[in-house]
Amino acid sequence: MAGTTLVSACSPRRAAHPPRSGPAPVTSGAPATTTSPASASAWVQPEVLLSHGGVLEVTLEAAPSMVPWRGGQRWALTYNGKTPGPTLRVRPGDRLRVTLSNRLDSPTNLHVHGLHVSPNAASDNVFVMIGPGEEHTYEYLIPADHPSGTFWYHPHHHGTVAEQVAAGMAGVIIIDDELDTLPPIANTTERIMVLSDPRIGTTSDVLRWSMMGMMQGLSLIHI
Ligand SMILES: [Cu+2]
Repeated sequence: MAGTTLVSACSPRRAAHPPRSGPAPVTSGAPATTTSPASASAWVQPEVLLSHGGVLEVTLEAAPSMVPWRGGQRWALTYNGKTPGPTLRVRPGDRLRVTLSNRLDSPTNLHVHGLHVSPNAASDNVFVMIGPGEEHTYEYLIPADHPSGTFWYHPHHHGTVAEQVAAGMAGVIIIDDELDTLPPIANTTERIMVLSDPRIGTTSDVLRWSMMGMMQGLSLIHI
């Protein structure tokens, strides 16, 4: 997609799941960590939410918000007031339940990009439409043989996808597996990078794209 690209890279200590036989994480659906920035001005990690006991339940509120931008702020469309939204960290066999609350003035929905889950009913059904002021609960059953990896979530309502994703609505999904609990990997620090190219401004005017802008790729088609 234009506008946002996801990259996940490893380096020391990560907010990942412990070995299946190890101690349970202390949080469930709550921030596991908000990693300190590498430097005060340069690097802030998205909030990480870990599954616990095979379940991760989260609420995502889609809403406009002012977000940090250099020394000031810029206008964005956000999940829980931030862009990117929280990182959702689950394991094969887990149940991921996401209640999406729409505080935008346009319809939205949610797509879990790359996950091998059902596209039907309350799962990854991109035909669901959540109107302004409405909410919907998705439930994704992660198959027990799901490959580990880095995936992402974003809106997928036809007609509003482009502006919502470009304005900031995206977040990372990580599926851990037993490989992630091996010491050489578990003892590394992980950095999650969400690269995006938003228009910068202090009002929703950033969504007003000119015909020339659209010709230059500001209208997203392939998500
Ligand atoms: Cu996608």
